[in-house]
Order: sequence, then structure tokens, then C-alpha cells
Amino acid sequence: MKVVHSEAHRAHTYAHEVTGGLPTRAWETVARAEAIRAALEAVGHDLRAPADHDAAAITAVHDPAMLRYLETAWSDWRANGLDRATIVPDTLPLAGYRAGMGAATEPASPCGRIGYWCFDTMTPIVEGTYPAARGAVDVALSTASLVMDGASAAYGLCRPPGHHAARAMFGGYCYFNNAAIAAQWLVERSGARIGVLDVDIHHGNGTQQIFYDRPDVAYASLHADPMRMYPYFSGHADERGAGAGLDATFNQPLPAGADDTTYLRALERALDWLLDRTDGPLVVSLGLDTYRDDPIGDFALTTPLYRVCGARTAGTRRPLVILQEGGYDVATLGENVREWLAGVEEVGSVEE
Ligand code: SP5
Ligand code: ZN
Repeated sequence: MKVVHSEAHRAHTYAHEVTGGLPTRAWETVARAEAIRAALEAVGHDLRAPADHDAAAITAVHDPAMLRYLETAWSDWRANGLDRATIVPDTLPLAGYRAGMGAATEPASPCGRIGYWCFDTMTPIVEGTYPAARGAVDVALSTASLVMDGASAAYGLCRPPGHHAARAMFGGYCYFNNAAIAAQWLVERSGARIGVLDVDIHHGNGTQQIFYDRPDVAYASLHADPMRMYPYFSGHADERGAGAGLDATFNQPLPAGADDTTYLRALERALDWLLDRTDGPLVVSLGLDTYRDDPIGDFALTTPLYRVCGARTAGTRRPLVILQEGGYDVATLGENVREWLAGVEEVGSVEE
């Protein structure tokens, strides 16, 4: 299979994220993407670098002011004499802050700006973050191009991931929403109704928010019930879209300990639902944090199931734009991605 990956992610590196107010080890690491790349190279996948893309594809789904923020955050921080390895917010504009008073405006202070755009404390900005995030978007768009040019499936090794980034907010290790940017790009070029299948263990709040009121991109997600897991505030079964987008969002929150059988049944429901509502390519937000040993997940999936999941997804016979999201057990991450892609290839009609 054609695989797109970029070296730019390597400069997006930091030792700690902040959880519960304390510095804790960073889960979203350089080693994750390197493990995937090595595992795919070892079995002969066809790796290539992405093409550069300009910002128009980003501002098609994100607030241009958020792009400007991410582009300037580091230099602004340094220009203000703030000397630290990473930027993390400490003051956040919750809905209640300005309830009944109109929206907040972006402050001038670097400490205020990060809280205005970033919704959690585990998505640090370092010097290499912006180039890495742009590189991940390039990976997603180059992967989508391969599919528009006729590939039945292609895989983009996006890092940082994207599905928690909303139109005007980032977080959850995500800066730009790679999958949403690819889906929007596919809508514009194919004129088809596009599906997004999100199998990361965390609800893709950003992708859902971006397309919530739109009928032309259908979003289906299987994830840990937000009552118990990050991102906590979205992903309930009664969130089904709004306005013209009503019934174009499908959430299946799953219990702790969800096993292969439970999961596969939910996946099949999501695929049937997507087939009914779309007629073009599927974008897959591929998270492997559903794996039994994932350090931040609580599902019980096994490596052989990933091959079955890839095969069932390819069984839709829709072109697949497969983009990397989460997955934090570095020891098994490469083989779990490899197995998912092997399942896709097993169904056939994937050239080379
Ligand atoms: C793309 C993606 O998967 N983002 C996920 C962000 C989730 N961050 C929550 C991390 C919480 C870590 N808690 C540690 C629990 C140890 N058992
Ligand atoms: Zn995740």
C-alpha cells in the first residue's frame, strides 16, 4: 500500500504533559510514529514524503485566527521574554465565564492566548510543533490525493494526530484536524458525500464539531463512553447532528473492557450506517489506543482483531483514506497498524 509520512514530526517533542495539575510523562511521542514507520517499511509498504500544501485547505475547516495563533505562538512567547521549553495554558475561558455577555475576544498576552485556543493542558507547544502540525496536514492531503488519483486505499502516518482539534480550538495532542481537512478536500474535489469512520478510543470531538450541521460529511465514531473518559464533554449516543446535518453524526459509546466481539459488532453498525449515507471515499481516523495494553485506554482488543477491522472496512469497497490518530503502546503500535492495513489488502483490489 502507498504510505505517506513526513520527517517534520521529529521536532515536535517534549518530555511532559500536564494531567491533574502535575507534569506527567508524555504519551504522544516521536517514538510512536517511528515505530509505525519501521513496522510498515519492514513489510515492504511503499513509503513516500508528502507534497507541501498551502494554508487554504486548513482554513476551509479551521478559524484563520487559530492558524495564525499556531503559526506565531512560539515566536510570540519568546518575543515576550518568556523562556520555557513548552507552552501550556493555565486560564481557560469556560462557557460560564462570559455567559450572557457575548463571546470572549483573543487577548494580547501570550499566557492568555494559549488559553483562548487550547482546551486542555496536555497539548504543549514547542518550537517544532507548528512545522510538525503542517507536515501532518500535508501527509493527510497527499494521502487523499493518492485516493483521488485512483488508489483503492492509502495510509497517512499523521503525527501529531488531529481528531480533537475543532474549528476554533485545539487540544488532545491535536493541533490541526488532519482527517477533517482531508474530508473537506475530498468533498470539494469529488462532489460526493464523504464518510469519516473514527475508531480511536477517544471521541473525535473536533471532527464531529466541524461537520455537525452538515449533510455532506457523515461522521461515525466508536469510543469509550465520555462519562468515564477523555474528552468527557462529547460523544454521547444522543448527539446526532443538527440542522441540515441531523442524522449525519453517529456515536457509539462503549463500556470499559469492551472486547473483540462487542467491538466488531459496533464497527459493523458504523460501516452499515456510513454506507447508507455516503457515496464517496471513507476517511478512517485510525487510533490503536483501543488495544488491550494501551496505557491510557481501557478496551480489551487483540492484535488479530485489527486485521479483521481493516478487512471489514475495506469490505465496503469504498476508497479508503486511512489516517493515523492515537495509540500509545509503542511496543505493539507498529504491528497493530500493520495488521489493520494487512486486513485492507487481504480484501484485494489494492494495487501493488
Ligand atoms: C489523539 C488522542 O488519542 N488523544 C488523546 C488525548 C487523551 N489524553 C488523556 C491522557 C490522560 C492520561 N491519563 C493516564 C491514565 C493512566 N492510567
Ligand atoms: Zn485517542
